[in-house]
Amino acid sequence: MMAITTLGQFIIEKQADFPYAKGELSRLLRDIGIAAKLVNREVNKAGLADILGQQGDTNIQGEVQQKLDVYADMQFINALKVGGECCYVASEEHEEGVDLSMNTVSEKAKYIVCIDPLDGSSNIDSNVSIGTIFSIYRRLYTDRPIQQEEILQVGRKQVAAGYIIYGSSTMLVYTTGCGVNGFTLDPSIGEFCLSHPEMKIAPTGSLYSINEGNYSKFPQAVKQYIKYCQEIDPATNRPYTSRYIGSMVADIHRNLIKGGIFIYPETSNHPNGKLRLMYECNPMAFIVEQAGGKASTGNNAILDIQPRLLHQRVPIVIGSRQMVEEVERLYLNFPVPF
Ligand code: P6P
Repeated sequence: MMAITTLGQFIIEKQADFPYAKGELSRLLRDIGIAAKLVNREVNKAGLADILGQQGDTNIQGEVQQKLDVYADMQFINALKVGGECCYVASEEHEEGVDLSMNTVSEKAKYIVCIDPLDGSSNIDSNVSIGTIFSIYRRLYTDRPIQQEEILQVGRKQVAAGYIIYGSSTMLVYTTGCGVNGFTLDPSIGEFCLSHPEMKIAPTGSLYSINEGNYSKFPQAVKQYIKYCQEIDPATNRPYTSRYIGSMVADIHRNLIKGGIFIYPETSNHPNGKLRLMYECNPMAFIVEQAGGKASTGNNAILDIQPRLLHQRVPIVIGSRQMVEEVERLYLNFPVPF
């Protein structure tokens, strides 16, 4: 009988990896885990309660907010506020960030959290897996109010990142820069239990995830790569299999488990792509790189991009290292995208 390691036990055990840690990051990760359990409870009964259907409001993306979006946002922000380790939250659901610095218990909350509380929410009504994505930075100053440069830090400065996938089971996957570990929620005890220790993504795979409906608007390099995926070549296990869920967390989680590549590129009508740098691409890039994979715009590493705007969009090519490098070679060969 394998011993159960809960998320809380694991965080405390791993805290020993950080000799100067005083437990603040550990408490912050636990706060996120608590909110995830509350959101999971509502996601699992979305079809039952009157929680389905559109709140009617629209968020900064101009997307109609589903009630679950609003609920998830409230739960994570409240957990971070009560937990007292976070001084500022940048959320997909808020045009401006949420400054918690006046509300925190510890007078100097050291961390900043960027979060997509419920990614893929357009899939809620069709019962497709959705997720939460979070990214954690340390403050640069403690002697002044939060500064813009502390919020818009480059992805390599993340101290932790993770996601929760509300799927056939609910999992929390995170990294603090010492590898990637996955925890599955055991509803019978209400605990996230270590189920996927030291996750690694295969160096190559045979799954490619992209919305081919946008084919006509893709850059030449991406069109060439799709053709490459569909060529017959048993030696390289082609043609690959196309798998696209339309929920970033679900598509990338599957590729993390099975090997593969997810691409949301720039298009002729959306030159920066669709996905957000601060709370979608940076955290997923940190996780996938820590698992041995790669994350790029096709030309540059996601984690090296200097953010300019809170809700900035970037193109993303992420997954098995060799597959991402194949796409990067094509971007070099076809430098003029359209
Ligand atoms: P499209 C969901 O709305 C989302 O933000 C991501 O989770 C997902 O990868 C992407 O958009 C899907 O976009 O244009 O293919 O529907």
